[in-house]
Amino acid sequence: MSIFNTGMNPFKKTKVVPVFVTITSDYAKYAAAAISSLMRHSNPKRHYRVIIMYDKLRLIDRWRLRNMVTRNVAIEFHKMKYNLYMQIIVRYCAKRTGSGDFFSNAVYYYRAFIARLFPQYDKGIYIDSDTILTGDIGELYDIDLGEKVIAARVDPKVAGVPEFVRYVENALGVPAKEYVNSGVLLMDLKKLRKLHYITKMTDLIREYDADLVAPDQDYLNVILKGQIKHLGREWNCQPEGESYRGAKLLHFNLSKKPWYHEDVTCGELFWKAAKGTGFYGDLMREKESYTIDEAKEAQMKIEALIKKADELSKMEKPIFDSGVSS
Ligand SMILES: [Mn+2]
Repeated sequence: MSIFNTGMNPFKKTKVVPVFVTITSDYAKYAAAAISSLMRHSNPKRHYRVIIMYDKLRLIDRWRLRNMVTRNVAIEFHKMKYNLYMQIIVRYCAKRTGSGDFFSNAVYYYRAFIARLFPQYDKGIYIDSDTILTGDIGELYDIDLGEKVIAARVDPKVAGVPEFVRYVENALGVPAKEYVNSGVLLMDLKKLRKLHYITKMTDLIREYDADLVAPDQDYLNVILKGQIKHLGREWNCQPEGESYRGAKLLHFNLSKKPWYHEDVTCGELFWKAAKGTGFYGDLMREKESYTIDEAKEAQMKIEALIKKADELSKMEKPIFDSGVSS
């Protein structure tokens, strides 16, 4: 029996909306809240498929995520294989363990594989696990990409930090007003396949072995420079520091996480979404056991990241030669 037990073939009426999430067991509980909020705000007339790309995910977590399935939102799993691309990424990540390295985990790069691993889709969405839907993600899917390869929002965290602005312009050669956040992506998967995106990214990693501030995101901006459509604030609204009126997707990016802190803007929406999942108790316990030292460490990581951006921004020409963008 189909999980789409609606008495008709849903695929005949509308296209399924594929939404990709990339996790390890550490992120399963946050992703569950994101998925639950997606379900709550889905259009009952449409069908969605959440595809969870993972490497290490405990059986119990897979089971709990799988049980979230609803009439119009399917859940699917894809285990990442250690192919050549992954080996390059894992090796690269293993070297980046210094302070200020948020991105030393291969899981951040899984989104770069979507086009290659899922040839059955021509268009798809990627969302970070630290997001919450407050609108129908199907509306994001419907946005016309025109000639562009992906759509993403210009990173609001960059504009406010002069070190970040100088870093993206000097070290990456990307204008700050064009530099996007990679936490929410609408992708033309056909075009990404044509560009051989994953090959391009791993070629850059191999050739330069560059120490960057936000690796997967920096590579995305460098490779797709000039080919990105800019989404409005509503599709990647970062409520700490900007208005969340009319927002359809909230992103707790580089800010206090609602699963650690009490006073987080829109944090109650995260908890509301978490309540409907099998992870609520785990999340509550995590919040209760979060220590002042851990909070200090998180703050120091952000400061180290800014310091690193400042150092890298002093270089005379961009890290990657011109001609990388396709
Ligand atoms: Mn994020």
